[in-house]
Amino acid sequence: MAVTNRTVAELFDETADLLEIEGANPFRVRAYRNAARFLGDLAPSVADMVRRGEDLEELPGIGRDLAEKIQEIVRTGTLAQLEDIRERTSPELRALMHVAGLGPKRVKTLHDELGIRTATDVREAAASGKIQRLKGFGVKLEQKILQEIERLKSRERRTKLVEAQDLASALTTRLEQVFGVQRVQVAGSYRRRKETVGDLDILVIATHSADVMNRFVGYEDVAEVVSHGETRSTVVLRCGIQVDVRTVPEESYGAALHYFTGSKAHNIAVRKLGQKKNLKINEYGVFQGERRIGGTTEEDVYGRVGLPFIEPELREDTGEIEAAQQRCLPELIRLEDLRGDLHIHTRETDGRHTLEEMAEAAQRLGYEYMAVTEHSRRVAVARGLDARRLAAVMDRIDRLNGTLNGFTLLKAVEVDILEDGSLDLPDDILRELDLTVCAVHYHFNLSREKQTERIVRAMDNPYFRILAHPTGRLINERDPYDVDMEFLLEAARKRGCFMELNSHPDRLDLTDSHCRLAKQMGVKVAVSTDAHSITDLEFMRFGVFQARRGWLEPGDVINTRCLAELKNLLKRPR
Ligand code: DGT
Ligand code: CA
Ligand code: CA
Repeated sequence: MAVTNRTVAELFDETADLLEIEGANPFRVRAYRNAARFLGDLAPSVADMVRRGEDLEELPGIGRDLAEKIQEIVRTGTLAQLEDIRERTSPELRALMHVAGLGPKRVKTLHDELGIRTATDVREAAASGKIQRLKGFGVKLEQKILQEIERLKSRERRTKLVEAQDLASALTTRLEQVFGVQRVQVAGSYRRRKETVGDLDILVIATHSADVMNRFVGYEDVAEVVSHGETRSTVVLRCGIQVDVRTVPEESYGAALHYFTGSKAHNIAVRKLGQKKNLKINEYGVFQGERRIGGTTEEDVYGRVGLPFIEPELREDTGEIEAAQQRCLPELIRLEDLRGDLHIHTRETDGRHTLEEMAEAAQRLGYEYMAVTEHSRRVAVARGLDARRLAAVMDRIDRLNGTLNGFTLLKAVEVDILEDGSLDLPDDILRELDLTVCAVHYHFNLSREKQTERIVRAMDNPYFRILAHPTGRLINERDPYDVDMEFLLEAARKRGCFMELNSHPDRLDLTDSHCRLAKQMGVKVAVSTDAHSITDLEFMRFGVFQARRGWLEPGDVINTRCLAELKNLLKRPR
């Protein structure tokens, strides 16, 4: 891969910055900076010049030392000296350098005068007015630095999978239209279906790589082109997410897909297995010595190290390699396995559609059943039901069921768990229902002990069936309440209760590791959508992704059962 002038310039710039932070000789710093500026504007490619054996010292501002550095970058893609300085300086300081208004000189001052190393240090120092008093700073600059740090922080935020999916599919469609493109695949944490993704990693097989890159960096949603190369480019989209696109040769596709799907820990584990067989595995293929012996497909990569294919959702190096070696990988649940939804709302409380509309939509999805779970009275903002209104809803369900064929609405409620652990509706109405989903909506701030006790007490109610959104978290918005999940799972197991995996993409509550823990502890899970509209019913796929990441199989999930079996499960053991 040819090194561009821009790459050389960037490496020189970074070297200059880091040297400056270290307080190196200013002439040396300036030499790198000038060379970077000059190379950034230079039309002929220095890589070509090196290849043709031309004398780089002829270029203005390039002496013997810098000429050798350029040759090194062209040969190796990097600079050993820079790698050394990178190791010496803290990555936090480097990041600070890129905060608008800072730069190496000021970062050095902050570090030398106030001992600042991180963005948090900056925020604290600014809050106590220490920064404005430094020479060369002032009140205005302090304000600006603070704002910039907040802005960068919000950009650091990971993007919810549902949002990433919209962005990825728009981009994928765009790239697929480029002439010569055979395949576009999103890899990375996105393909592993993590609940949030840091950035998007897209692989493309194409005959005309440069065209793919041009189309990509020219995409209308691009806010900033971070790098633009022949086979690899990076941009930041307007919404703040970064996207990497790489073109890969067809024969390397499996190896590249495997590498860029990750996780990094999984890759390292697979590579180690390769080393034991004297194989080198990287993003270009599987190699024996210098000879490529495989890597066209992922199956091939795994096969070379004696493993069966491992589903992307499992690739976290949390036991999947060992399970694959022992041929006991889970048969992960699929969307088609689900026979119904056990948590939905209608217009009776805070849903958008009527009972009839929701029932029709559920049938269109091919479901056998759906539990109607309106809010209870305590949740007044959602016009929660009291016993009388709930009874009326139950009558309507009975009547509607009378007209339906091969589909059954289950009579249920989303009953609030009150602060003392009692349920928000009297037992004599709960008794009439097919099931209850029980949830905490208020008093998130109880101590861990109290919160856990509250929920366990609720489970003591004989009509408690499913704990809905068990931690209450909203991704990127609200932390989970503090609760001892292991204790809750044990309590649920003893009482024959179930845990919900709420599929709403803002919730995904249980988490993947909670799902796995539930399975290990013998607690079955209900994968439900909490739909407030017809389209929300399709959130089920996000729940399935999360369930798969939690190693769940169809047998671990109660709503994969047919209606009769489900009803049996819902009967609480006395
Ligand atoms: P993210 O973006 O933070 O949600 O997580 P990923 O997993 O998408 O990570 P990312 O985008 O940094 O890199 C994509 C994949 O590339 C990652 O899953 C594995 C692979 N990868 C990245 N860096 C390394 C590395 O240093 N070694 C190995 N073996 N693989 C790496
Ligand atoms: Ca990524
Ligand atoms: Ca990436």
